[in-house]
Amino acid sequence: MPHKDRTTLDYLRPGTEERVKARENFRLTDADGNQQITFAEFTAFMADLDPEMTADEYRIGFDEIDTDHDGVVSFEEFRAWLQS
Ligand SMILES: [Ca+2]
Ligand SMILES: [Ca+2]
Repeated sequence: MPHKDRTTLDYLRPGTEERVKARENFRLTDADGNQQITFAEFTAFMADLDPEMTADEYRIGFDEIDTDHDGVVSFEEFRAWLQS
C-alpha cells in the first residue's frame, strides 16, 4: 500500500474519499453538468486521457460503463465502473 499524505479525508469514514474522487471525475466528464455522461462527453474525456484510443475502443468502453444500456452513464454506473 503506497504511502498517503495525511489529509482531512483520512479522518472520514472508509469509502468517502473514493466517493469524493468518483464525484470529481464524474463532474469533469459530464461537460454540460446534467448528471448524465453521453457518448460524446465520454469520448471527449477519454481523448484527453488517451489520444491513441480508437472509435471502436470508445464504444466498447462506453458500453462497459453503461450497464443498463440506456445510452447515457449515470453517476452510479460511473462509480461502479471506477470501483471495478
Ligand atoms: Ca452531460
Ligand atoms: Ca445507463
